[in-house]
Amino acid sequence: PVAHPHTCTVIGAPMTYGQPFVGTDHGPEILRQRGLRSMLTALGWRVEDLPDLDFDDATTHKPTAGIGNVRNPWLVGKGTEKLAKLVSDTIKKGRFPLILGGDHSIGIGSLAGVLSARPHTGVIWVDAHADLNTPAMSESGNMHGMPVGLLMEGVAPSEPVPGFDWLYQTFRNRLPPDSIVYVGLRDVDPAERELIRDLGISAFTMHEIDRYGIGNVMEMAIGHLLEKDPNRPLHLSYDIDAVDPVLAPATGTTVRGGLTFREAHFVAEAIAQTGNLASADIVEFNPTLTNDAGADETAELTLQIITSLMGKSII
Ligand code: HAR
Ligand code: MN
Ligand code: MN
Ligand code: MN
Repeated sequence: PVAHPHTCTVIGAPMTYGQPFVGTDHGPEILRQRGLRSMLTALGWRVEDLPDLDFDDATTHKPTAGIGNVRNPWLVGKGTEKLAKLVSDTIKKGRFPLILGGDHSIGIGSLAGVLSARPHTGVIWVDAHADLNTPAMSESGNMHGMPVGLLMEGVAPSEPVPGFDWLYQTFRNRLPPDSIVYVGLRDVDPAERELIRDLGISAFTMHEIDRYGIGNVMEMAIGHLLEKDPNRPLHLSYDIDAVDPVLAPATGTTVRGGLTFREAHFVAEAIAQTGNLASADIVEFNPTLTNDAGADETAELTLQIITSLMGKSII
């Protein structure tokens, strides 16, 4: 296993510009209010809690409108550049970055930062969606559907999207297609499906979870990433919309037929047990898209999933 850090740096990434709704910017503050810090401390972590990243300053000096088929590329670009630098610096200091979204476009910054500090990282993408679009492929233009596409070797555009020069200068490492596994997919665009097939990307959709059970799926998923190097660091990107919307209604793009309560936790527990988890983001919680009870329930579930992935075991 990776020499595991004892300090966790909590990075609030209150991004909204990767999708059409306000509200995802409340994620970090709500998780902190609900006791994230003391839950991490109780698990034995030293916690460094940084102020949330400021994603709004870019609005003053850059064009904010869509460019071509992409919505808010400058805002997402400048914001994720900040995140990439912070994630990379945090890892180089020997700390575990725990990144709280925010919409999933922050994955562009997390992945870029992780790959810069540790190019050989394996990635587990827990999501209803593949987030494998590029601007040329995307039907919506929303950048929360593009983090994997913009960082994957052989998929990423050869020219920078406006606002993303940094991704072609200091943060040029890309993720090989065999270095990611998907868990929980159930809403994949036709062009994404084609790429997953053509590149042979490892994908455990809800169908495989039904067929093999979550225990076998996680064994296969982790086995795929660690087969050549059991000491390889892992990054987890957990989109809360992977969980069934009955349990996690407070998110922007719900899809029926998701992970059950125990499956949602088992995924996090299984990854924690490898001892290789070195960084994580948890994204797409949006308390404004449902009633108070639904927002409370989703916040609590998100917090519990974080404690599972940060090492809480049942006994
Ligand atoms: N594939 C669709 C698109 O690119 C939907 C993207 C999804 N929403 C998310 N990301 N929450 O996981 O627009
Ligand atoms: Mn230790
Ligand atoms: Mn996502
Ligand atoms: Mn999703």
